[in-house]
Amino acid sequence: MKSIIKSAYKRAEEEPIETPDKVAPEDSMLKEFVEKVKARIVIMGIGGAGSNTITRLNAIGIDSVETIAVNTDAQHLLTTSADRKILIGKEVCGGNGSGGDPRIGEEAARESSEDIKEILAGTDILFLMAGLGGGTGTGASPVIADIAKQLGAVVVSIVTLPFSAEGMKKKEIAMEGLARLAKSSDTIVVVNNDRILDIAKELPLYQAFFISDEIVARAVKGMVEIVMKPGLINVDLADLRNVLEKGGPAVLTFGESDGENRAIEAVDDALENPLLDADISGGKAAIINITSGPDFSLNEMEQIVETIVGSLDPNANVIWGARIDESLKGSVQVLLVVTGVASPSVEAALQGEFEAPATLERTTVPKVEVKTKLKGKKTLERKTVPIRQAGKKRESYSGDFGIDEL
Ligand SMILES: Nc1nc2c(ncn2[C@@H]2O[C@H](COP(=O)(O)OP(=O)(O)OP(=O)(O)O)[C@@H](O)[C@H]2O)c(=O)[nH]1
Ligand SMILES: [Mg+2]
Repeated sequence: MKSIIKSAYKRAEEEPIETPDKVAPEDSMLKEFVEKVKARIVIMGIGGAGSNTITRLNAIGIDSVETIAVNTDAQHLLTTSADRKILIGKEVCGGNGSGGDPRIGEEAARESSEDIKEILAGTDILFLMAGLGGGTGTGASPVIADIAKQLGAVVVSIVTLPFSAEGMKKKEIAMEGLARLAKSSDTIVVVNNDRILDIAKELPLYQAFFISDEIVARAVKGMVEIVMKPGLINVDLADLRNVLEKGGPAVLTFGESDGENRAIEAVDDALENPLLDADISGGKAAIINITSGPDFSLNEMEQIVETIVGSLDPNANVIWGARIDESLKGSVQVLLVVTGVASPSVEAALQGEFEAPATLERTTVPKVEVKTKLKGKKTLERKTVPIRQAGKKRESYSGDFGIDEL
């Protein structure tokens, strides 16, 4: 037995994993069938922020999904990089935006509902992205979410709340929009932009928006790729649908480490991330996406999953995927999305309390005692969150600006 394992191990190391080039007569029929039953995952960005995140997503690169930008602003749509584009509300906005009024954004989406229906037909999962606080993203998103749900799609909304520096008016608009969108979405992930400033203080606003785009783009990519890209562990679409259907309020976080105890440290880093503004101990389901260098072991991956599972509801439905990225030598990155949490932002929005708590007691993030191989080593050196060089200069939106480069 040992020799079989040994020789398999050796072959895995020596030989490139290539399947023999054989074509069975059934292959063309199978191909057709696969095409027919293939999941349709759509990522849609609505309004200026949503469209910018779509552009960012396409700059990072994303396969096997369609990206669609939706806006009332024709000029902005023209500069957006997307597979498809819809200019909504041609009558009501004349291609000039909504003027910051969510009622106009809503009307624009209603005016263009046939175009939206047409483009979304046959969608299994819709990821909807917007920056709340303006007119188009805030007003049109709930209408689009409703249309997608009527068409049978699972709707996952990932939205940002404005920076406090943008003023109270925007916050109010955003919170009203959030309440509406939360009701129309299966899962709603809220990224509170102020949290970004917790990570990267002194950041000029325009740069903070880039980071906000990056976070949302990376999160969506991470969730989608868990099913669309072959990895070490395969998750199928039905699993992802299960987690996201009626997932309710959700939070997302990232962690990474290249330290000695990188698996545990990466989880620790994710749980310490200021983006995580809810208690995940009651989390009903989670998606974990692990990306690591080729030297990462299965044991370490299990450590990550076990540690996260240990910090959620004992009956939580957890799906996880792992992929090797040759460029990540010696390090590991973890993306975690937890659904069914008590999100303070969503709760505040639903209760009509528009002054969402700016800070949440960080003690609500559960500390997990790690048993595997780390007994007696509970005090690990903490790494700072992945966003570091806050002052890095950037002139235009479209350049490369990844979290991993920061
Ligand atoms: N992530 C990100 N957020 C942005 C960006 N620009 C603005 N925001 C945020 O998104 C909110 C809404 O702004 P926009 O997306 O420009 O507004 P809109 O939906 O296009 O609405 P109108 O322009 O008023 O029709 C703002 O209050 C900001 O918090 C951006 O480039 N990236
Ligand atoms: Mg706009």
